[in-house]
Amino acid sequence: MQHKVTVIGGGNVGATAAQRLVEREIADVCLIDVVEGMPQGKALDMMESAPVEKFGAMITGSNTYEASAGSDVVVITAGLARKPGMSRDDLLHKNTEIVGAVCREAFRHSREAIFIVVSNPLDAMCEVVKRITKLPRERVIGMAGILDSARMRWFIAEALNVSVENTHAFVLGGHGDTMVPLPRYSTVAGIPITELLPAEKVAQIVDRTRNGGAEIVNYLKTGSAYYAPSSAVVEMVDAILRDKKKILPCAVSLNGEYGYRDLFIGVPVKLGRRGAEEVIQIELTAEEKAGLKKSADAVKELCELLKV
Ligand code: TXD
Repeated sequence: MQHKVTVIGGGNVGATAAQRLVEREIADVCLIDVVEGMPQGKALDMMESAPVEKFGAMITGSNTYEASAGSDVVVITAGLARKPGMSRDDLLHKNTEIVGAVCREAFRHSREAIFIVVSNPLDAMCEVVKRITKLPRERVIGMAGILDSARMRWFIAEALNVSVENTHAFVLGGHGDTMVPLPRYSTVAGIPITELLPAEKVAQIVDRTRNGGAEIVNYLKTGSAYYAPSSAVVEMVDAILRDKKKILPCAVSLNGEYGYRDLFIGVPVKLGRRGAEEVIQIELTAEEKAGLKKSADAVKELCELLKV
């Protein structure tokens, strides 16, 4: 395998993403966690599944960063997960410490890597990685929009009894209660859902998308979603390593696009071998702009609290 991906945090999202990466032979994986023996055990268990699953990619587990050297992509999932009733923002200070420490270590061993940030609160953790590594904006990308739009796609497919493959959904903004799903750009076989579903149903889907994370947390009681989040991570890694130039909603530090600067917000991005190669701008209605502003204000407020 010529590509190497380091996944930091061998918990639910990290381990599931690692599993999907090796099973699809997208890259060799180095799985890192602070818990002694855990990443080694999970990596060995996955390697022992290789003869049956028939993959040739390698995964190794480690508690230190030497093994991560020379990674093309570093995925950061380390941190605490949300508990019921806990907001993403409550996680801010604890996860700043964790994400700050792990990205410093990873960057020391992989100077060329593209960083994909998953840990919550997402947009603020992206900012932590950007401030610590001082990398150009192409190389620090947050995962949220793909997950949010995948959730919306499932709700659309379920409502219309159509294949998920026919659905497309568009979600902008921060990863939180202020995300901005855009129904007029969300389609089934190219037809906007606003033409296929009554307004109340569209509003319900938008609402359920916004609360998609909390809905799972409430079911699980401990821990948060990880199957769909890990799928979203893998789609990003794949688009980058295979230089797909795929347009996907991701959190990037804006450079004046959409009227914002130096702020991580979820927008459509072209993902390729150089990372977030381009931000795609679309015209927004006054209402959508107001939604995005609310989202941007929430991210800004959180970033002002950061102690890095
Ligand atoms: O859309 C999104 N961006 C998200 C974000 C979707 C789902 C989950 N989201 C967030 O990702 C979640 O709120 C958490 O902040 C992270 C990871 O979620 P996960 O569900 O994987 O949490 P786990 O299972 O608790 O795993 C976290 C692991 C755990 O094994 C810890 O031991 C490890 O992180 N951890 C560390 N690893 C390395 N180094 C340090 N310092 C460290 N601290 C904790």
